[in-house]
Amino acid sequence: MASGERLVTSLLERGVMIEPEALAYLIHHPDVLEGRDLTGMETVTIGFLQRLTPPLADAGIRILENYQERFNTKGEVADFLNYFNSRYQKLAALLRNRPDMKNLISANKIAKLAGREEVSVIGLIYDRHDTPTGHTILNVEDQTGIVKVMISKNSPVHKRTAELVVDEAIGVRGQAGRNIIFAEDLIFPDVPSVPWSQGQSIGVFLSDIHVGSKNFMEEEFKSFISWLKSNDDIPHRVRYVFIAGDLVDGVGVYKGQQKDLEITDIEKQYDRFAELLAEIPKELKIFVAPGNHDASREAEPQPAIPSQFAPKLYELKNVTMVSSPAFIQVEGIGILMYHGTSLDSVIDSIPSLRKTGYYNPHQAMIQQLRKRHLMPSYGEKARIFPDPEDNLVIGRIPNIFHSGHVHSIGFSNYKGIRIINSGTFQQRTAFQVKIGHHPTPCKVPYVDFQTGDVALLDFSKEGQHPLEHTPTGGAQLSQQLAKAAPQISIPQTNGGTNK
Ligand code: D5M
Ligand code: FE
Ligand code: ZN
Repeated sequence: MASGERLVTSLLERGVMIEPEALAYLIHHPDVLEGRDLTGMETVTIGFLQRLTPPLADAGIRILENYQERFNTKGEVADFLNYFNSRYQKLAALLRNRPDMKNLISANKIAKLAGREEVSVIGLIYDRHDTPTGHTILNVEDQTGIVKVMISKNSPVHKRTAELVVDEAIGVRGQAGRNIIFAEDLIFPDVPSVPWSQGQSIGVFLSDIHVGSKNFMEEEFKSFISWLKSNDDIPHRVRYVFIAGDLVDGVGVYKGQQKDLEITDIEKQYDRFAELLAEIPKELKIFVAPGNHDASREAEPQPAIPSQFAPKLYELKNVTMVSSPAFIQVEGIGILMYHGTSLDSVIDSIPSLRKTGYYNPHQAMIQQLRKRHLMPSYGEKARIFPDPEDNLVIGRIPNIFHSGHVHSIGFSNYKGIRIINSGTFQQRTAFQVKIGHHPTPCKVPYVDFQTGDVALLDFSKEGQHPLEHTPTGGAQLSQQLAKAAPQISIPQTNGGTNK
């Protein structure tokens, strides 16, 4: 085609090469390069051209779930009853249709049964304990009452009791005795297998930037932004940046924080953060959710950071402020983004996670998917806002589940869902020294939406990027990271909600 030849000639005259795919693309989109300054560019790649074509990206972006503060509940007992009722109803609806739930009945009917009958119940775990002989007893509550469930230590399902936590919804199938069920099966709501939904671009995942902290690694963060701007294939294909909270260090988040702050005014912290984001090419869409250090409500779900604290952030046209959790869809790929404040309590409440859970945050995230809930137990470490609807239930199934908070990267591929914990850009803090935690700062995961591959970049001074590339969607990467993680047990802190 003559116009193609003309394009190539004009590019070559400017000393720029062009990939064959890029040429084919240019023939169909002849306007993309109009008025573009190609100074310093060696080769025009297909990724570069795709990023310059905004309609593709815009058409594919949907914010499917974005929590807003609607109810002004006072946190009275009745509010929590309503909240847990909603949790029960949402999760019971998922469990009810499962083929394993034979002869489903309500808790108050168990006592009336004549003999040994096979039944199923669905309920929230009210409490649990182990008998001196090693059996496990649960009290499971539905809307009609509480039923005792006994899981014999000799039962093949007994090993599943290691995953059980208070307040979560489960299905139980077994033999009914008098007001007790001898469990033969324990059923988690769980997620179905999810096929990868093919997109075109690359998404980059960040969290826990902690701007304003003396420990914020600004130089390394800037080197990440330079990479985004560089003329390489991978950064050219990046069109989305997801940031899952703890954007700034905040003010008054924990006792004695003042001495750890470089910037002591929260608005100035957000100004600085906005200045850094303004450096990211405008063609990229950036999604920003709050974390427990941000100027959003502490109780979860957290609404988006209000504009009065971060006016400069709201001025950036390519930034979308969302809640935590939020569900975003780009190019047909569903992303569940949640800061991860509850990971402390998930790790604390499951014995197998207690020791090394902070270095394997993806394992705690798998538990959230199995329980279909972002904060299965209501505890002291994090708080739930008692809305009439439980918005922490994982209703919609994502392709990517993204969290942060623990400051350690972690990856997994659970039933096709890419699990990503994106680490931090904050150097180890005095608090983390005290609890023996070694963060993994400056490592940035990305997902190739075309293939579903997860890869990791390293922007630490000693690091090189790209660090690893795993076609397995993260599983292999996790194993390598688990091996590299320092095997240190973390003493449990029990004080307060944060530090
Ligand atoms: O969380 C930074 C790190 O500190 C992260 O690894 C979690 C850990 N952390 C924070 N709060 C607690 C509590 N209450 N118990 C145990 N570990 C905790 P950040 O949210 O950035 O302060
Ligand atoms: Fe953090
Ligand atoms: Zn956090």
